[in-house]
Amino acid sequence: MIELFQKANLHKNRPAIVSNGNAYSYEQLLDKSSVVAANLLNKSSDLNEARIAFLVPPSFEYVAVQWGIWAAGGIAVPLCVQHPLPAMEYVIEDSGSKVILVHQDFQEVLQPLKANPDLSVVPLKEVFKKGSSPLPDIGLNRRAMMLYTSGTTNKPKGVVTTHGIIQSQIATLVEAWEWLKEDYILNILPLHHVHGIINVLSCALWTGACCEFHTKFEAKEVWGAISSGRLTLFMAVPTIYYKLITYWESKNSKDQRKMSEAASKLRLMVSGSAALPVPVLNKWKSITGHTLLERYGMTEIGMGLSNSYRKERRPGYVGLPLPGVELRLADKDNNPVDKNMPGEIQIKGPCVFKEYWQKEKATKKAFTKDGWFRTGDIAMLHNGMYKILGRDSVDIIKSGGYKISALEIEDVLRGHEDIEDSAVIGLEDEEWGEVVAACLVSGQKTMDFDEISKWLRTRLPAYKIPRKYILQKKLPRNVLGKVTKNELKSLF
Ligand code: MCA
Ligand code: AMP
Repeated sequence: MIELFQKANLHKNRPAIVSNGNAYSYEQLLDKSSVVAANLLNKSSDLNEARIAFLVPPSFEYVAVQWGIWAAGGIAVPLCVQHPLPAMEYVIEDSGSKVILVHQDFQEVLQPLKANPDLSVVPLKEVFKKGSSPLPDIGLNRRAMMLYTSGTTNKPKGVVTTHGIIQSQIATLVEAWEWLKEDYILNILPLHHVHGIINVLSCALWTGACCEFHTKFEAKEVWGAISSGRLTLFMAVPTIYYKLITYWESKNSKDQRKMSEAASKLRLMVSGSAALPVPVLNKWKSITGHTLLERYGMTEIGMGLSNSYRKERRPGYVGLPLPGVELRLADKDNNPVDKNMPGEIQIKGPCVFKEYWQKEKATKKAFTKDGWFRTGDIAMLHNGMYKILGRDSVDIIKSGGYKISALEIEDVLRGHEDIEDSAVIGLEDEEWGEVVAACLVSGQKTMDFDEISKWLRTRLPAYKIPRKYILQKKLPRNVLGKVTKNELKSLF
């Protein structure tokens, strides 16, 4: 049996999930996921790694579906509830998912897919119908999940992890951050990325703790949960801490005191997915007394580095490799750099993903000849701790904790009838880390940028829409014809 389920069996009567105001025990979760598995199996003995896509907001139902797919031997492919249809179609097609489980609130979005005879779009109520079935034995090497992440190629790639990899990603965090069954965590993160799925949800369920879902981040609701005293842990991206600070600042001093006192009682608050600006760390400390624990991760590796739970948390640094993670800094030729010199973070260990789905070449390119995964992030070891210095590609943007490929947006922009060429960059921003900005080349003398954004919104999720535009006669290029993106930044 999958170890996560074995562990859940030890906590049957404890609350596992709180969603939509209801609490669900581990027993209810195990029962519901067995029902989902039986309905998916539909009398067969094993899904044999069939990809099952699902469009379900963060909730008890989401977890029952994810566990049901795993129990039946399928690969879970979570779709992003904020994506417009073309972005979801890409994931469905690329992953080769033939079955898409859909929550009732999203049935309309997927309506056009029903015309496709190769796909079956199944409402959740169909897989929640009574049913039971013997379940297959699932080995650690079986593929379990596929998460889509952007890279230096224009289209997102499916990052495949096995049950063994997922277990190791969870176990290292449970150990490092000392998760307990008495813990209670709030999840306000999207559930198509590692941060929400592994660090928050799966770590909680591995230990018998409770995970409460809010379907969407709202600063007021998060402060409400913190103020209730029921949380012991909180994890978020830097943008969320920025927004929580802004909300706290909008309150009167009496309310601020109460909020601060409640927040100081949590046992741990973690930040990650993007660089935590030191001013945000300092402000959060002055409000709550917490030095945020900053860690570093990536969809392909889970978490790699972390500041210490018990010892030093150094502002502006990401700490040391987590248990089981092997890390080195390497130069462009993949040779380890000299002590205290900057280099690319390269990782080995049981937490590293298996492959990019059906992209053998890209998978091969992502590893060195001797098996190190190349993250593309540049860091240095300074006074015994790692500090992230940046990335080796200007084509990757991090905004609100989301990784965004500039090339993907450029590609979509070029599909607009009035746009001849485009270059997309990330501009530094206090709140979002970076904001997406686009330089357009057009035969038109002027352009309605709001109109362009509206057009893009039918093709890309909100976080990939440029917030700043400029119109140019041509793009700045070097002698080789490559767009000089650093020069472009100065034009904004
Ligand atoms: C939304 N808006 C933005 C952006 N996103 N503006 C600029 N830049 C952005 N990136 C605008 C919207 O268009 C809208 O404006 C307004 O902000 C509110 O939009 P909404 O969607 O409601 O935003 P939000 O809910 O406030 O979103 C902020 C957020 C979200 C909660 C920080 O971005 C988020 O959930 N980020 C977390 C992503 C994550 O989990 N990443 C982990 C992947 P208007 O109304 O004018 O249109 S990385 C990972 O997993 C690795 C392994 C790791 O290390 O963790
Ligand atoms: P993703 O591919 O969405 O999983 O994003 C992973 C990327 O987020 C990493 O390659 C880093 O560039 C960035 N990242 C994650 N955590 C941190 C951090 N603490 N500081 C700086 N960058 C981070």
